[in-house]
Amino acid sequence: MVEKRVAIVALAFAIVLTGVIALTVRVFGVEVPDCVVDVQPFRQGNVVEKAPKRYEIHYVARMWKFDPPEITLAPRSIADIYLSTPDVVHGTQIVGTNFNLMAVPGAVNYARVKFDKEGDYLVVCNEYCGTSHHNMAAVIHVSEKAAAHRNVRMHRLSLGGRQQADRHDIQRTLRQHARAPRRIDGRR
Ligand SMILES: [Cu+2]
Repeated sequence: MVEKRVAIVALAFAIVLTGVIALTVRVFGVEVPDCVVDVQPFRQGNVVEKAPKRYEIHYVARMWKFDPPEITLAPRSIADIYLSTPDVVHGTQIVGTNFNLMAVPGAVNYARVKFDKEGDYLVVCNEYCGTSHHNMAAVIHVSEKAAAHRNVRMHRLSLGGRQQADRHDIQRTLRQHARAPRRIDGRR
C-alpha cells in the first residue's frame, strides 16, 4: 500500500516537473541553444536585415572585443544570432535577454533573441579569456527612431572605419617600436 502511494507521489512529481519545463519554454522562452554544424566558422561580424524586424547577426568574439561592436535594431524584432571565435573560448551574454552562449574555436553556435523593449543592451564576455577580459563588451541599441536598414548600412560604414583605425594603431605601435633604441639586454 505504501509503495503504491510512493509511486503515485513520484509520478505526480514527474508530471509537475514536466509542466515546469513546458512553462519555462512557452512563457519565458528558455531554450537549449544550437551548435550549427553545417556552417563554416566566420571571422567577420555582420548584421543582415532579412525582413522588417528580422535580423541575422554574426558575432565574432575575439581577444578582447566583439565584432560588430555596436548594432542598432528596431524594437519588437527577432534576431538570429550566430557566434564564432578565431582564438579562445569566450562567453557571450546579452544582459537582459536569454542569450548566453559559449564561443568555441572551430564551431558556430546559434540562438534566437527577441528584442521587445527599447534600450541599450550590453553584450559581455562571461568566460575569462585573458588579461583584458573585463574590457570585452559590445552594445545593441534597440530604438524605434532609427530606421533599421539605414542603421545596418551605417553600422557597416562604422565597422570599416574601426578596422582602419585598428590598422593605424598597429602602424603607430610599429613605428614607436622602430624608433625606440634597443638595449643590449633586449629590453626597451
Ligand atoms: Cu572574456
